[in-house]
Amino acid sequence: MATRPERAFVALGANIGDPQRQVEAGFAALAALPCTRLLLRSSLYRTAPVGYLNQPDFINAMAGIETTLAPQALLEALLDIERAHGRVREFPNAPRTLDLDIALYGDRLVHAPGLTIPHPRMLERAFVMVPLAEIAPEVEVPGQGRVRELAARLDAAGVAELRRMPA
Ligand code: PH2
Ligand code: MG
Ligand code: MG
Repeated sequence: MATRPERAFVALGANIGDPQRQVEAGFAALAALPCTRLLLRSSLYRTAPVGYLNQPDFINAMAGIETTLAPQALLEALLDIERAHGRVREFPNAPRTLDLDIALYGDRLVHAPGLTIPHPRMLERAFVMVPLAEIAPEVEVPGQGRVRELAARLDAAGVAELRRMPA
């Protein structure tokens, strides 16, 4: 049975090794996923760590994809990509080579073990909402409002867009 493609948003983050390269590799890996197209990619942002503070700055970004993978299958695929990029889970919020989190999946609400959509902490995290507002300001976070307005409420002082090198 053919499934209709759904629009989803995946947050990328890295803060050990070569974070910029790893986030770029994350975009490439999303583009190469089966049953998935990479439609939108935000700029890269240098962001101050949130939660566990004694760790290096992060590079964060946001991808907009279209996929026929179900949320759980998409999650498994993202965890595979993280592992392929050397992700080791030492403790919650520990430094990481690559973190790929499903922020939104269409207008769906998912509450499953290991997977909550919308991402449960996205609304309070400028490092998620600022890149999301760059590529999808009009998108609705189910039950919460539009990305542009939700992002505008946050203190984005710790989130700086990386300047692209002139060609
Ligand atoms: N991810 C976390 C915890 N803290 N801080 C920043 N700046 N960027 C992140 O991606 C991040 C974080 C847990 O996933
Ligand atoms: Mg994660
Ligand atoms: Mg995360």
